[in-house]
Amino acid sequence: MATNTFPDAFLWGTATSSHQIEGNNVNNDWWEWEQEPGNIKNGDRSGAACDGWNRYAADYDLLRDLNQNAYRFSIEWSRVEPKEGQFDKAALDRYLDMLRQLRKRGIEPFVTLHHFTNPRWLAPRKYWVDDETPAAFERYAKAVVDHFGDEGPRFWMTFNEPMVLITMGYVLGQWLPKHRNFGEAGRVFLNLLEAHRRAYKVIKARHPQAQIGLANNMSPFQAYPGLDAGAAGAGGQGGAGRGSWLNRFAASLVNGTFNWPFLEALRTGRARIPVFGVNHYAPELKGTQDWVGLNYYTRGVIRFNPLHPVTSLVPQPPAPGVEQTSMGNEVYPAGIHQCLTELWAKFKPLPIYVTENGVSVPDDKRREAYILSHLAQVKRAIDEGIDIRGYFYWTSTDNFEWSEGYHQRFGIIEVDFATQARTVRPSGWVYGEIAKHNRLPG
Ligand code: GCO
Repeated sequence: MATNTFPDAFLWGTATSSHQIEGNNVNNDWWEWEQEPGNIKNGDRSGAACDGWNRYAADYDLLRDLNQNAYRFSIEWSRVEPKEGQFDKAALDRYLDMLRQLRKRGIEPFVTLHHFTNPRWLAPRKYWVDDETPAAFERYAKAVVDHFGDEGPRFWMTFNEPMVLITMGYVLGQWLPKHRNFGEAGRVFLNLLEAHRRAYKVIKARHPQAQIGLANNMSPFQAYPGLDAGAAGAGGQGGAGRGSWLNRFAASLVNGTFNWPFLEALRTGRARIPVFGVNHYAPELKGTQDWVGLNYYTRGVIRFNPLHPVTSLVPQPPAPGVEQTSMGNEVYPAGIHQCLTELWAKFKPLPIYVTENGVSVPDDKRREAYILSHLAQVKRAIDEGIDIRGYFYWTSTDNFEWSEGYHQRFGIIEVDFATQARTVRPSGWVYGEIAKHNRLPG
């Protein structure tokens, strides 16, 4: 019988990334990019961020107060290796201390090796376009693994949202390096996969028990307008997504391009993205994933415009009357259930962790509702037999939201950036109670 209780040992956490919280990551590509006017909304810069580099222990105290038993954070490559081949022992020590401080509080660390930012010394090599970059990443991963020694985390992610990195940088050209070049996108795809494989081997060689995955962003993509308009209010962005054949074709193209290629390559060894002209068989990629990480925020409704073939593959804004977030996304809880179901169908028996799910909204009541409605869908998937072992809300403290700057507020902990004061929001206490009792209210 279905109850509100989650499986034993379910992990309740929040997720963060180095550049978004630490502050003063002066040696990475984003830092430089932020200095150029026009790249970040309102001229914001990451600056001191939430000063996570210095305040982590106090922040972990808050997470303990919220009954968290897991926490996802990333290691900043440009801190560990600020100059090519020169590793900063003090930085590595601090990351090791983060692991210790978390464990002391009964919080299981999930560590990401790469969350969007790159050391600036990779610029002359065009970052991930260069075929030498995977070897550089392997050397960095090895430095981290060696430094942590026996204290290394059990759970690792090599990359965060590799397809978002490619899309923003090389397809839409909105982030560094601001290129629109499918040939480069294809190279980056293959190099990220190769870097993943190398890091996987390095970690496993030292820690055979380690559990390694990556955080894969997914949205169900559906065709505009969709027939069952009633399901989601005005505008016809209903659930089934049975728009014109052209929109259906475009939606399936977007789905095949953005949701699956990384995960499929790690399962089958086939690295394939037809629109980038990539179809490569690398059997050594096979099996280099121990669990599946899902980042879920919203769905995407696709309306193809032959006059603007690339940009029309970007999802439509939500229809009027549909609840939307400050990021302009539709609130669509059923989508997380759909993603979990599709992931399980393809990758079972690998367990799934929801490595990110969250919302930026002006009214914290709506954050609470978002958390509850999405967790109810996660629970439904568990009840249907899907092996889901943890959920990470994005994010703990408000932080630097990339090109959106500081006005987006995702945190269950409010940050006053003038004073660095933290205040747990009511939604945070609600999430803390869920974690404490391992069950949804009601
Ligand atoms: C991403 C990242 C996070 C974001 C979060 C909110 O998805 O882009 O993993 O760094 O801050 O998703 O947009």
